[in-house]
Amino acid sequence: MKNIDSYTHLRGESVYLDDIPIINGTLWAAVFDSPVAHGRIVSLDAGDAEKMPGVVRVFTAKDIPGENQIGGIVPDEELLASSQVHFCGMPMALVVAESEEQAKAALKKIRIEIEPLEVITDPRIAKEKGELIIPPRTFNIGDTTAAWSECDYVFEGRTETNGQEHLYIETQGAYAVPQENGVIKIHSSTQGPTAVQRTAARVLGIPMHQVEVDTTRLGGGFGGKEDQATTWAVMCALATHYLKKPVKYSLHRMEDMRMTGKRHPYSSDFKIGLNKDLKILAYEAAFYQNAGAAADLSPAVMERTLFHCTNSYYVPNVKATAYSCRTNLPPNTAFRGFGGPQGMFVIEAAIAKTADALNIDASVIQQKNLLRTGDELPYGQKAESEANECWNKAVKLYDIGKLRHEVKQFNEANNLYKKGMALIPICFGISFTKTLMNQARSLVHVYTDGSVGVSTGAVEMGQGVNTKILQVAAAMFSIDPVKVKINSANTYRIANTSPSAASATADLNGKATEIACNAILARFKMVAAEEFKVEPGSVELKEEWVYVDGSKTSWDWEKLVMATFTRRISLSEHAHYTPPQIHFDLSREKGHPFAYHVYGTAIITVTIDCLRGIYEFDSVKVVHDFGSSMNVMIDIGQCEGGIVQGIGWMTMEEIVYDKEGRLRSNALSTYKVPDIYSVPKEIAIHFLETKKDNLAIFRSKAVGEPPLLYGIGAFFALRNALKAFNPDADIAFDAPLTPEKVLMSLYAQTSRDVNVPGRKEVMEK
Ligand code: LUZ
Ligand code: MOS
Repeated sequence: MKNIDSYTHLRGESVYLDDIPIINGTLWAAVFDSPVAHGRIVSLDAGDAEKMPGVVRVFTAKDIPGENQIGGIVPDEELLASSQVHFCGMPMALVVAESEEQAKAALKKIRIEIEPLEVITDPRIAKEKGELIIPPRTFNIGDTTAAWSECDYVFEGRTETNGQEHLYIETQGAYAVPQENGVIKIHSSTQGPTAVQRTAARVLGIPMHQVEVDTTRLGGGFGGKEDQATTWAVMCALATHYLKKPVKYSLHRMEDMRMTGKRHPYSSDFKIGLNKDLKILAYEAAFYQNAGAAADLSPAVMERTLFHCTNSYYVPNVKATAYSCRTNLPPNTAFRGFGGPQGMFVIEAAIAKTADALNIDASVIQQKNLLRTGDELPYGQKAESEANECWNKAVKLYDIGKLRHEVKQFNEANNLYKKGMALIPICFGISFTKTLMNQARSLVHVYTDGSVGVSTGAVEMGQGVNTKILQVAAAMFSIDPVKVKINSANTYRIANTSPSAASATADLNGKATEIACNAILARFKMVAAEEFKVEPGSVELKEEWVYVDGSKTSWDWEKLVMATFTRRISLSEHAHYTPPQIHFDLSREKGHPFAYHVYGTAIITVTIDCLRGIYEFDSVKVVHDFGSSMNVMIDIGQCEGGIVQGIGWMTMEEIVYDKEGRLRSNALSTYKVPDIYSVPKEIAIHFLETKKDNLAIFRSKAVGEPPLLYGIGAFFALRNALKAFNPDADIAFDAPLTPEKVLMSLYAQTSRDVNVPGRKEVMEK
């Protein structure tokens, strides 16, 4: 089935925040944000700004009626800075005016004096100074200390991965509209309507039932709106609360890039030990997460780094410690993969370093250590069989021997272009790592004409969750999908929702919908059974018709619905779902936190231009574990998008903050994201269809985040291509591997005098 939004998307009729009709009298907000990364506020004077034409009011921390606090996990983040600023871009004042232009103009009239304090941007320095968001955490299995002596090979190293700008096409924003009795309705471009509702209530000092949050859809989220959509929504609500007028704020791209957090950069150390058979016996890692100036979701992101620190491999002895380091950057936040990719990169680097030293292909080590059924991961959960199934299938289906031969032949025949290939297996746990967040509700109404309305907490952000939930309802009732309508996520219809995140949205909300439909279905069957004088068990609904013991009756769907209504039986249900079996014991760092894992393997090939340092990805060939896909087109779309986004993170997107904590890559002219020309020439996706039972909706495994992880393979493919040109180049595990870095590595001086035919000629020219 096609994504139900494709028609309105194509015609430009889909409703995003900026498509909501503006009510007469709407005011426009703009934020004044700190120009320095750390300092004590000596004075903030908005007098001149308030006198500017059209300006209605300027709000500062003093105007907050409730708590000046938006921190979700740790209460360490003010909505508006009161006495200190902690990052460049930290909101200090909110200007509200009759037009957007007037609000922006008034920003320039705000005068501040800030006494500078020391700026830290490096997580390792923050850790040395004791600037940790939460105490460090360690995942442990086996005994690494004892294991080192059994290892024939031991290697150590250091890695860096940079952040990533979410670059959702729709920037952050909100529109708050006053209702009667002090209620505020907020249209928010958020992945977490409940987080917006809870935080608005807290900041305004009003009960949550006074705040209605409504979200029709987002123009992308990628994690950037899991927590950080709240700021702008609460700003608008604050102004509406005082002024009793609708207030809108939709951020300019540069404001968004400057003021919001990104994927967490990590600096990490590893030590890996293997025996002669290339089995990894021991692995130690230390992760220094650059959290930015406040906790935001950093503790949860850090936890997922630990969960995924051994990627798709079985390692009997592991000790991994993570530090969430407070720096003076905007608080970093959720981003597709949520710390997992950062953890996986490090073990892939450790394997690559080992392969270099032993002069073998990394895939030999990767393959020998893939998780097998029943292998215990460092956190106690057992692995399933798909890691090997995906790898073996990929190697066979795409004929790895032939691919390898082609690369070798090409490299022998070409001096100025070189190819590199890498394999990357992935393993990603599905569920929020915080167990309590794994719950969802669905409200299903069957109307008397036989049409159906479904509300859940799921936020549509382009990932197709509404289509999947619609498919669930249509399948449960066996009705034409056009009879089903999915409503906006609204906190008055569905309460206490978890954000649409962790790849789990379709599973959680789809299952709640399945349960609600089942309850209504049971009533339908009772009514039909009574009418046809049979047991409810012999009643079936098939293609909008009632069947009894396999034969068609005189009742169609509409007749059944009306008959049920006429008997005064409810045609509505509100259902709750939480996945069974999941648990986690924080005191031991052990448990069964994930409903299941998603596996896969990708083979990535790249060609570099050895004169210019630029490169093109020839192909990404994937075998991906979809379980039993309920929507092939949507799932392929998620895979293709994730792969390109992952390649972007690993090879071209470069966030640059200067020593003063100012974002230099602050626009699309200085921050390069993948465009259509950087999409691999070929992306092949093979579905590993398993009929196995799992906890996914209709056994169709979650697909949002895992494909991004294939992008990690792009780094290592590029690295291999580089080594084909300059075998002695010492290529740091420092992502992204941008064209600049590629060029430098191609011609890096080496200690040994090597004679690589192609390279020498180029260097002599
Ligand atoms: N958000 C969250 C997430 O709050 N917890 C998670 O475990 C998670 N995982 C992936 C993406 N977002
Ligand atoms: Mo996310 S990183 O699933 O909001």
